[in-house]
Amino acid sequence: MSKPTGNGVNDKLIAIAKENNITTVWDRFMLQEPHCGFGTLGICCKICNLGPCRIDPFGEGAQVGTCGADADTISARNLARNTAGGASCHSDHGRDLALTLLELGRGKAKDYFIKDPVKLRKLAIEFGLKIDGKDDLKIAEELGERILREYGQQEGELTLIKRAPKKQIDTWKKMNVYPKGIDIEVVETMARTHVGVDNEYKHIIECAVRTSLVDGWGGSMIATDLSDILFGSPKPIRAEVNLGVLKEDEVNVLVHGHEPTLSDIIVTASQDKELIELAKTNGAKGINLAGICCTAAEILMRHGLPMAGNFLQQELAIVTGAVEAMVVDIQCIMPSLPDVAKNYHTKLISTSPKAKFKGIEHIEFHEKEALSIAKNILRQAIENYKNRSSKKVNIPKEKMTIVAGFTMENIFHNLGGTFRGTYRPLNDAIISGRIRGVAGVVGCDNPKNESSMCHIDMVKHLVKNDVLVVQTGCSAGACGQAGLLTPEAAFRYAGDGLKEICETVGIPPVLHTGSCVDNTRILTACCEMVKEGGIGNSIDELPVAGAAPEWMSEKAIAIGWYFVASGIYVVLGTPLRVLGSKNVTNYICDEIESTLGGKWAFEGDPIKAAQLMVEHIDKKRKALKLNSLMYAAA
Ligand code: NFS
Repeated sequence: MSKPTGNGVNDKLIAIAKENNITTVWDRFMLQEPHCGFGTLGICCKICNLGPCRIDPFGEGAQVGTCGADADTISARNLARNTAGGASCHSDHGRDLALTLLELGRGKAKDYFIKDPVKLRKLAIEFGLKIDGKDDLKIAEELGERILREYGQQEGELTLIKRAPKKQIDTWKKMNVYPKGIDIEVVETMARTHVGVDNEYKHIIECAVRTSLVDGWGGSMIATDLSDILFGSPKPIRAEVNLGVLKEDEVNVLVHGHEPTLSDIIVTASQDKELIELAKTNGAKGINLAGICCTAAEILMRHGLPMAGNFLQQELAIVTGAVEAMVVDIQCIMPSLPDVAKNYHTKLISTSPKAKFKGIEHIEFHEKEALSIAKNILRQAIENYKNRSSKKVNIPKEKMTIVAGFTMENIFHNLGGTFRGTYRPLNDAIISGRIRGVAGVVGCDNPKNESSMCHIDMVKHLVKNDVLVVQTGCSAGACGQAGLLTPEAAFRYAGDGLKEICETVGIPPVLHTGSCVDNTRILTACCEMVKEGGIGNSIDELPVAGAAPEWMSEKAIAIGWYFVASGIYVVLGTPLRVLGSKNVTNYICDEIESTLGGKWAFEGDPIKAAQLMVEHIDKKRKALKLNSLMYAAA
């Protein structure tokens, strides 16, 4: 039996699942408890067939594996491989978008358009292309080719990493972690962590750092910029979140996964008059398109479409009995979905050539035929509406309004007034002590925690202490469901200084900046804060901090690493699996700060974790000799 999750909507649907003998992630989680101690501590090695080996954490049994690798080597290797896994996922996502851009430029992706031509041109110039006299398509083709070359390049440097402040770049070069290309670093990390190659833990951690940099300042940053070019740069927009966005009398279609190439085209298809008519002739009032996971963030930021749920809610969405189709592509999709769906009429459709699932129908998606494939998928969903059993429908009432769509470019059009796109007002608010600092709270949700509550409690504590919060992904979804992403939330939750700023500019105290690849918007915002001046000459000097209170995926490890590598203090709700090595733990949670400027911390209590972030921000304020806070802290 699973314990209550701390989230009323989830608890109600879990109870319904139980009545129907449907197991969910919480049940499976309980069956895994207690988790393997060796795995949790990171001292189990499965890399070669001398083992699997494990180190006795109590110092009595084996202290080295069969090959002689000790706890330091084993946990560092595991961590580096996890980082490579996360970085490869994000970078592959960026690669797919570059391929879409290339196809579009070559006239082979007729259903896509350049939605932000200004950004296209800016990015092309940044990549060193000559754009004079060239039309958008030509530039798209050349930029696509140029970016793809950066994936395969064997020497040189990444283009977008040059956005980082000089001190960060100098640090990376000095530490020998400055990446040469995107793919090469992931491959090299895999090679160096093979049995008997790189065995010195600090040297292995360099691989993790370098690989994470190709994620944050490479693949993910490319994904964000190309998504803006292809699907439009977001602007602040109102939308709704939580499972209550599903509609009793419409065809509910959920897009779940990560790549906007598919979801964005489904948005277009869902507005097709013929399909809406077809929905009506099938007895529905229309087509209700909503998202799950990061794909939700993509269509929410750009179209104001609702986010039905987070990672943990994907099965529960089906348990509402009201979903005609769930369309999945890649990442964060539970293989358990078919087991849940077989109890309902919900049709599951996988679409990515890279991801198939046992028991899920596969309709492969290609850019060349994008719109017609999207329409075909929607048609199947509409035709499935008649199979919905009203007896099984349990749509929760809960839904919440949020404002999303903040980007590095537009956040401070808001803070600076419509006419001034500058970070001056933010920096001034920090200098004057109205805003204490900025925190990024991001990442997954995890049944190890009361679902979503760690995000919510942490963010409430931060805004109460005048810390402006920026969010992405499932974390933003969680706080959105709790009502923290509206301008009105400032009156309820923010400290007096932050409240004053939010009131003046009309922004929420918690800013939704997109999907997980869009964590790079936080990196570029940090660069802008440095450039604007007055609150530090490099990212590590800024009064900022980061957290992933309920992290679970390897992508979250890669994200955390690139923030740490960029000089930011990052707190995780559950530890990285390194505690079996005192040396590795000490190195990444303490010593590494003296070189990178950032470090990791692990704290399970979200309020205590938020307090650690506040203390870190205060330490940075003190070093910068900034004013004391304008209003007494809450
Ligand atoms: Ni990111 Fe985690 Fe997944 Fe998105 Fe959600 S679980 S690391 S927030 S959907 S990637």
